[in-house]
Amino acid sequence: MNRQTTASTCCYCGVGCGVLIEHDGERILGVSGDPAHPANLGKLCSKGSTLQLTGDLAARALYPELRLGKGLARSRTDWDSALDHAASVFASTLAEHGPDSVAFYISGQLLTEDYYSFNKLARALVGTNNIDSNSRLCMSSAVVGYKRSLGADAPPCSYEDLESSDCVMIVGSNMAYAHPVLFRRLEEAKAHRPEMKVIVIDPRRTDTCDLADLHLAILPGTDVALFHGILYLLLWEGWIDRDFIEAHTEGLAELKELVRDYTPQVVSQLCAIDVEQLQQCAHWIGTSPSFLSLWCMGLNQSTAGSAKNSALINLHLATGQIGRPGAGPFSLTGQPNAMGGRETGSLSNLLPGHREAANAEHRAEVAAYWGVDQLPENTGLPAVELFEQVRNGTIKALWIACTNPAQSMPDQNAVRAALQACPFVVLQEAFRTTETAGFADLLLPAASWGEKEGTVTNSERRISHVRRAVAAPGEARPDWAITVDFAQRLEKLLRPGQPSLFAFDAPAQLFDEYKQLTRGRDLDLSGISHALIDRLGPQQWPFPAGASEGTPRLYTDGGFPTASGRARFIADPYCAAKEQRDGDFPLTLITGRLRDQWHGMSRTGTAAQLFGHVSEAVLSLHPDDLQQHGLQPGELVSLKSRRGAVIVAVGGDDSVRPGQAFLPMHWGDRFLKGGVNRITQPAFDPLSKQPELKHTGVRLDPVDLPWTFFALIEGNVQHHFETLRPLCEAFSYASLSLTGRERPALLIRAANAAAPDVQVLRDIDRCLGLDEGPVLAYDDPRRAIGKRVRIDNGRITAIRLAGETLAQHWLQDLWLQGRVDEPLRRWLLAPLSAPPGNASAATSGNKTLCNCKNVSQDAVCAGIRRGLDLQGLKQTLGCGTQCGSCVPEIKRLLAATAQPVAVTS
Ligand SMILES: Nc1nc2c(c(=O)[nH]1)N[C@H]1C(S)=C(S)[C@@H](COP(=O)(O)OP(=O)(O)OC[C@H]3O[C@@H](n4cnc5c(=O)[nH]c(N)nc54)[C@H](O)[C@@H]3O)O[C@H]1N2
Ligand SMILES: Nc1nc2c(c(=O)[nH]1)N[C@H]1C(S)=C(S)[C@@H](COP(=O)(O)OP(=O)(O)OC[C@H]3O[C@@H](n4cnc5c(=O)[nH]c(N)nc54)[C@H](O)[C@@H]3O)O[C@H]1N2
Ligand code: SF4
Ligand SMILES: [Mo]
Repeated sequence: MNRQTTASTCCYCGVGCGVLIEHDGERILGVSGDPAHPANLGKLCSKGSTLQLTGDLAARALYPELRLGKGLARSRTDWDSALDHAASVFASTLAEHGPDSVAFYISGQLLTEDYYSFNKLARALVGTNNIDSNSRLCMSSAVVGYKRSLGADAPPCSYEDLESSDCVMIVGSNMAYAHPVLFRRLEEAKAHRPEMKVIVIDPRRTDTCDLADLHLAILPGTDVALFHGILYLLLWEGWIDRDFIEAHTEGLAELKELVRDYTPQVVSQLCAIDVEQLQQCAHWIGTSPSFLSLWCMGLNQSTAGSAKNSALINLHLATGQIGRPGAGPFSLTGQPNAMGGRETGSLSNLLPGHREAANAEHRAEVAAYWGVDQLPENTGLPAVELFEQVRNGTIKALWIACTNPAQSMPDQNAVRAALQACPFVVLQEAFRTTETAGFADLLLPAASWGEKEGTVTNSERRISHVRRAVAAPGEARPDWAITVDFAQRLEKLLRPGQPSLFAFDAPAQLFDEYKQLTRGRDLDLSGISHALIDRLGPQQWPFPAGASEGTPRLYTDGGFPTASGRARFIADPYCAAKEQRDGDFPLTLITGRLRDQWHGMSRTGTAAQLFGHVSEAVLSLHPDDLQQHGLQPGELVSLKSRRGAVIVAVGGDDSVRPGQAFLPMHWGDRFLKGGVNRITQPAFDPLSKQPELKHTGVRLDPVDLPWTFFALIEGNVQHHFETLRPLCEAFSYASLSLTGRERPALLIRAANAAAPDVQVLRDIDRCLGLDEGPVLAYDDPRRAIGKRVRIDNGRITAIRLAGETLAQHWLQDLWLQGRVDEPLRRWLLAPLSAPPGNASAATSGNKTLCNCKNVSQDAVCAGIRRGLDLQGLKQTLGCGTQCGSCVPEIKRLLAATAQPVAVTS
């Protein structure tokens, strides 16, 4: 076997780590961190280091599929037929209804070259600004924040600033989970310089708080009040940089007027924090030699997202903490190429090269460069409104690429109605398993990570070359190639006989054309090419033609790209969130990320190992709230908002405050019937149009679902998922997940008011292989109880318990152990929560803390009881020695066990 290594980048978060892909030209065999990449210097987190385990071929889209009429099934077709058909539908829709009757909804996980081809397609050829991306759900408030306050959409900092800062404030970001390698860098910095202050502002006590000297658990949505309250104290104490303000800013007088009302007493009440905490926070910000802020979705995903961003940047302008090492407002980007999307103009209101679609001069510049008469003037639609227009029939053809809106958009009932109603939905996807795939009339298989080439820009403006290691499976093609091929066919219909706008054969050509649109602009990257990155390594823009190196830090001379050259203080008042909790919906639901899962889990959800840390969907509630609702952990409730309800199991978790609840964003309808975003609200920020995905008013209604169901089937997990998930529609509650490390299995827990039709169980049994062969069975039809266990060669390979599921946990353990002792067999189908004579409780609830070294929480706790400290645990168990993602949690367990009794007031 010819083992080779290809340097590329990780396809997950905006840290943009370099990876070395080990492969044999056909299959990816392993992944390690690239020591030469400046973002990660060889490190990877639990997601990056398991990339080779993900992306089960059985889940991939392998060939184009076309549906010839609503209600019919899709069938396989070839690329020519698929793209000709798409071009003819688009051309006829455009002819009949005009350019704004079609739309493109794309993604921050596309490469810059993919992005550019889509932009040119939409704006130059189709003639619409209806091109938006999932960055609308993610970064658009940061875009507005930077532009309003500083004049351009450019994070001014570098990762090195994390290491050199004296005071780091992490706001609305759970870096420990969402940007783990940067968090590792911060951990190391703080270990070297313990005097560095770390402040975390998050309603929840997350793993990120492990590093905090101060955690402000503010009430959700009150950040603007907090920032104004901090500014009040900075002004009052004179902790401001008058020279900087004088020389480089404008608008402080108006802001001063506003913040007069944000006294410590008022703010501490609005945010529900102590005045002392507020003062401590302002003191550190105001007196530290350097101050850096890092933020993410806790600020952006809000109806006040733009105001939150600017109110935070105000603090940097007031203290002159920008343009210097260790200082600055540093927005962490979510997706690997959300930055590239912003650069290439992939939000409906933008144009390539940080231009505005609403600016006639900008339109004329781009039109001239592209060689078209004009670009569209009509305002394009941002994501939420775009789907509204699909639903009301204004948009008749929708092209979706590299995103899964039927999982990730808020208010799913409305989004799904839109997808259902749309006459023609095209989906360019790497995995055919997603929620959105079910709505596609045309499914186009896309090459994915490791199989495609291009560039991405990470959070610190650094452009890396994403390289292809292996061939894409089946007939899948790279996104740019699909888009360009479609565009070429469409232009033959729309502008016959004219020279092609899409004469591209390789991603490097797209990059070279695109980069000239940045020339002379704030992000000028005209000096970068694929070849240059290969020679010099990943580079930070601006990097103008002729430059020999990139730019680590912006605004070092105090000049800003605004009309006056000055940065602007923004005086937005604090507005309470649109949907506060109230009498009818007394809890605030917060959504966010898990350590080892990625978004809708099309990729991470194929690796059983990644379910080790959190195995199933659980709604976290403060133990007091659990008690108040009379709920036990594991019990089911109906989680209800104004838009819909989802049935989910609850769990006690004192990292959320009373009155709040937390549900991970990952559980879409595939994994949890209904899915989390059936609950969330479509309300959005007035400027950034970013929806409020973080908070929803909810209530918990009791459910009466006495008929329970449990199934486990080993092997072929994707196939079993595909056949069994539709059958779970028969149940009110259904949660699916994977389990097992070396021998993956699909796990289903479900519940219903009464037994479903017997045919459903028969169908399920057929899928589980429990309808024949070496199967132990027990049936009590009178009580609607039926159980089956399949034993092949002395090992359990499938389990189905219906109507009574007491034995589910120990049976799962028995399956995991891979043996069934003869005396145990007679008990397998008994209504027992533990096998007789076996005192030890089931361990299947035991989570894997360390995914790299497969170390369970129980093993860590046992080690702690033996007196081991962090070093000892690392040495004896190996946990935390590889990617380090589990270290904050281990430290928390150590801290918890240090106190013999947990005292609660
Ligand atoms: N493991 C993992 N990592 C990821 C991703 C993933 O899916 N999985 N996705 C990537 C993407 S696209 C993104 S955008 C980033 C997101 O990265 P983050 O934004 O860090 O992650 P979230 O968990 O969505 O939200 C962060 C925190 O905001 C807090 N929060 C909620 N409301 C408020 C509020 O009103 N104020 C404040 N101050 N905080 C609040 C939540 O409690 C949560 O802990 O992660 C990236 N990295
Ligand atoms: N409740 C709630 N909802 C949220 C959030 C939240 O915090 N709470 N966060 C929001 C945020 S910040 C984001 S960024 C979104 C993310 O939401 P989505 O964009 O829907 O997330 P993904 O599941 O990553 O979708 C990417 C899709 O692209 C596919 N894919 C992977 N590689 C390729 C490729 O190379 N080409 C193509 N064509 N397809 C590929 C994957 O299989 C996957 O289905 O979710 C948003 N939704
Ligand atoms: S931090 Fe983890 S997920 Fe993010 S780029 Fe690095 S390895 Fe990938
Ligand atoms: Mo995101």
